[in-house]
Amino acid sequence: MKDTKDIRTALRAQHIETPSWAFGNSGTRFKVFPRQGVPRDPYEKLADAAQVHRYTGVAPTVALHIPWDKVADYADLARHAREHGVGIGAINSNVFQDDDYMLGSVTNPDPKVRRKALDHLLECVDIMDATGSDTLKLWFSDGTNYPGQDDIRARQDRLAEALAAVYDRLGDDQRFLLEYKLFEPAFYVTDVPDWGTAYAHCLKLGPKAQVVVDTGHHAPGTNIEFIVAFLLREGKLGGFDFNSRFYADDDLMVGAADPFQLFRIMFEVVGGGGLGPHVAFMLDQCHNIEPKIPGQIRSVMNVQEATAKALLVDREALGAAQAEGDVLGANAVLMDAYDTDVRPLLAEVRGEMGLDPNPMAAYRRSGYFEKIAAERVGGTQAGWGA
Ligand code: PSV
Ligand code: MN
Repeated sequence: MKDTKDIRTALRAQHIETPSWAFGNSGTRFKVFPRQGVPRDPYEKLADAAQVHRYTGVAPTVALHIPWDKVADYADLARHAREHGVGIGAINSNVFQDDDYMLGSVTNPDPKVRRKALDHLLECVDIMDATGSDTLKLWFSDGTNYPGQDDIRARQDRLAEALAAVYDRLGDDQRFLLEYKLFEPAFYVTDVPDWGTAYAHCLKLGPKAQVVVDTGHHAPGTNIEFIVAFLLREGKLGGFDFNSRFYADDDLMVGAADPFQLFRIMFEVVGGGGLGPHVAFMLDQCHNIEPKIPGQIRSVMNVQEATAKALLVDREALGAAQAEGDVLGANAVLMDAYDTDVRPLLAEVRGEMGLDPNPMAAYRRSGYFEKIAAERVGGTQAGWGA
C-alpha cells in the first residue's frame, strides 16, 4: 500500500471556494422554486457558506457577486465573514443585467454604456480593497446575435481598452481572471468565446491577468484537460469555475455528470503544479432542485475525491510506461488511481483535521437547516439576480 502521508498533507491544504449565489434561490427561465431557510441578504449567505467550511474544512473563502451582494459597508461584511470563520474570495463583476447592456457592456457600440460598465468594474476593485479580496472575476455576456449586427474587430478593440483600464487599476497583490464562454446569451458572436481569446488578451496585459476555466463553458466533447495543461504551462491558469453539465451551461454540481472528466482535469492540475493558492478552485453552481448547503458540501467532496485520485496516480510508473511507449500500461496506471475508492482516505484526512468523517451526515445532525427554516421567515429571499 502506497504511503499516503504527502497526499493527506495536500488534501488537508486544499482550498475550494464557494459562491454566495449558490445559497440563494435559483432555477431556470421556466421556474424558480423558493426554498425554506434561504438567506435574505449577503450576511445570511456568508453564514450558510461558513457551514460548508465547518463540515468540510476546505472551503474557507466565499466569492461575492456584485451587485447581488451589494451592501452599505463591505469592510463590515468582511468582518462578519471572519467572525463566521470564512473570508471573502473573488469579487465577481456583473455587467449583464442592466437594460443598458442589451447590446453589450464593455464592447457596446455606445461609449456611454461602455463607460458605465467600466465604472462598475472599477467599483469591484474598490470592493476588493475594502474586503481584502485579491481576485476579480470578469465575465462578459457581450456579443451579437446576427451577422452584420456590429463589427467583430471593433468589439475586440473596445474589450482590450476596458481590460487595460481595469488592469491598470489593480494593486500589486491583485489580479483579474477573464472568463470565457462559448455562447449564451449571445448566439452569433460572443466577444470572449474561448480560452484562446481570453489567453491572448491576458498575455498582452501581463502577469496580473489570467484565464479562468468555467467547466460548463465549452462545446460538447471539448478536451478541457488539454486547456488546463496548456494554460498551467504558460502560467496563465488563474482558476476554475467548477460545475458540471450534460448539455450546455447547466451549472450542476461539479463531478455529478462526469466524475471521470473532473479526475482528468485534476490530474493535469496536479501534474502541472497547479494545486496551490495561485490557482483558485471556485464553484460556480446553482442548486435548483436540491437543498443548497448539502449541495455545496457534496460538490466540495466531489472535488476532494477527484483530487485524491489524481494525487494517487503513480507518476513514476506512469512516466516509465510512457517512456517505453507502453500505451496500455500507461493507461492502466491512470485508471488504477481513478478506480480507487478514496472515501476511506478522505475520512482519515477529516479525522486528522478534527472533523467528522462524514460532512453530509454531520451537517444533517447539526440542526442548522431546521434553525434557519424557523428563523428566516419574512423578508425577501435572495435569488439569482438579487
Ligand atoms: C456565466 O455563465 C457565469 O459562469 C459567470 O461566471 C457569471 O458570473 C456566473 O455564471 C453567474 O452565475
Ligand atoms: Mn462562471
